[in-house]
Amino acid sequence: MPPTPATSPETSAGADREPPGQVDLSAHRPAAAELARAAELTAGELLAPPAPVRLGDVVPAPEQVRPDPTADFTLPADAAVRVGPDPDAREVAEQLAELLRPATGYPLPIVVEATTTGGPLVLTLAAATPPAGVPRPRTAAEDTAGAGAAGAVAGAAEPAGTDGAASVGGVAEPVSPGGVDPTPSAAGPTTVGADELGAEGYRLDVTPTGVRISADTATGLFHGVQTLRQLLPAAVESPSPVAARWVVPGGVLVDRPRFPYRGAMLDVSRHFFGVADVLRVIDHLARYKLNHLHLHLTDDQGWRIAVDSWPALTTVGGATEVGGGPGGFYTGADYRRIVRYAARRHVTVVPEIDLPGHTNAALTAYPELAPDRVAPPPYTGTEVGFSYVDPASERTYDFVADVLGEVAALTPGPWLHIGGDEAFKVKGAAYTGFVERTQRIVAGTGKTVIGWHQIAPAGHAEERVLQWWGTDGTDPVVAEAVRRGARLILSPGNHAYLDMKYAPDTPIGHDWAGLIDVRRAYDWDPGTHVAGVPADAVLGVEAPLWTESVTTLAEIEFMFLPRLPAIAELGWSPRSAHDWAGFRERLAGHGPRWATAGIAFHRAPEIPWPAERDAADTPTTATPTPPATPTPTG
Ligand code: TNX
Repeated sequence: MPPTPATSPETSAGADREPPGQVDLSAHRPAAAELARAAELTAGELLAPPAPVRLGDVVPAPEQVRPDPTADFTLPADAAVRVGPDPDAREVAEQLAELLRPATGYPLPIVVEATTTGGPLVLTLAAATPPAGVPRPRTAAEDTAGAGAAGAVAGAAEPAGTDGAASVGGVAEPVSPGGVDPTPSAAGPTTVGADELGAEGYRLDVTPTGVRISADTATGLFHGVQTLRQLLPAAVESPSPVAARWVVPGGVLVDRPRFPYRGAMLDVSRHFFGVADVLRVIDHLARYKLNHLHLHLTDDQGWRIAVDSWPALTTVGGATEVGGGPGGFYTGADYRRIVRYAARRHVTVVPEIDLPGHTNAALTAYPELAPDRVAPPPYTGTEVGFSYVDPASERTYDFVADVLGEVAALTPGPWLHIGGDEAFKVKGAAYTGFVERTQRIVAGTGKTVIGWHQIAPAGHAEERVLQWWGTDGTDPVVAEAVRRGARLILSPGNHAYLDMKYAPDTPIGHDWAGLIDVRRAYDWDPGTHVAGVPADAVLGVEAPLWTESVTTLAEIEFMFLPRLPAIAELGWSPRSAHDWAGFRERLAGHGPRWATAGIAFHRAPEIPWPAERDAADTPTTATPTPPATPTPTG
């Protein structure tokens, strides 16, 4: 985003006071000292223009921001990344260097020190002395109470100099809760101590001599690195060296998430996407501090994960997709590669095996699972709800146990998603009985079960999680399941379904849940969205991308961006930071970043993207063409 030119309030106020035709020049004649001072300021600005990004320009909005315009930092060519000996922290240091090397062309060696001191780039685990009198961390429920709750965090105003932040550059400027108002008069001082950053929080200090990221965990450091990336000029996204001043805006930022689960889903069944595409999607998640990738691995149109004990699932069931393309599947090694790549980016993979419906591909491979024991033809259309594995057959439960056992063994994360949606032909007790037995099988693998919210009527299983995809925010059966102990992931179809079109003329996508422009993706509150579900039962948010009409990586990106950052902000930022006007301004600055990185996105008209000239010298983004006619066949 271009810097706003500085204007002098005195000058404009003075001009306003002059009656037309009666200008008294003597009143405006500046003293020699003033002239000298102005010249000095101008020269200073020429030498060191302000940082092009402001400290509060981060998506998702950080919890607390205290800008210090006198403390901007410029990365020198001989900078090293300093880090302590913890291997996970060293990994994050290496990732920071990997992020910065292509565009800067700087060598950025990693220096491992027993105790990190100072320097241009420092990552510290379990840092800084905890300040006295810090308040307890805010809960999601308090967040939902709105700005008042944030006020409780930021409002324990201590005199400048008593908290950790006050040491930065000796400047004692207030903090802006939610990071949406970086003006230095918004609120009290930083009050989250380094000992309260939790599993994912971090603190970022920018002074004229360097940037320090502190956290309790490597995950926190990693999130801090993503923030630092956004604070550098957009050119940092360039894959090749760019001559630029690598300025970071000065100040302090303290940040941690509102909800622990923040994710996106990619449907790799309706259209198959290879490993490289999935890895790139993981990169997009990591940028916005999303920490879960849900892979919808099986559906009517294709089975995408190899299961050794049932090999035809992929050799037969993986060979189709919507529209009749060749499909494909992940070998165990492919899947492990995805999981490893995600783990390095602090993203947990959530595998979904959709049961008992959405199973046509499995039935083509193993007709013994079908209620009539007859193999159906492969399915390449886009209807739902017609297929199911036989809930009355013991062979079905052998299959479920084998598949879930193998997938669990390949998956380091704690979750197994069993689908459960749209099994229209398995009703009542047959359905709940199937789900309950499957929940027990999942428990036997040591994982925690997630299912679409249709599994609500089944009996409770310890820790179970329902994924809400409704469109009206009301479902007494879900509310009752929550009372029995279920937690909820929020994916409301009319806000978070990224396969919905932005506008009537969006070339791909659905509209059954309505059109979802960026504002609609942004303007809802996961903490209060479903009637009868309190904020503390909400595990987090997820943005699903179903791919009936999505066929390429560019199309995935086009549907994700710019809506994915909106969902990410709902999952990460305190409710008090929720502000559409501020969000669209902050988001606008990401257009040039995506363009520079060669990432496709939708130039949504509601976002004030910088003028084309600001994005000059960057690759143009791909706009998807309409998909290769997926023919709904019924
Ligand atoms: C509903 S939402 C589905 C999917 C479709 C999607 C299309 C849910 C759990 N099931 O099978 O792909 O709509 O928007």
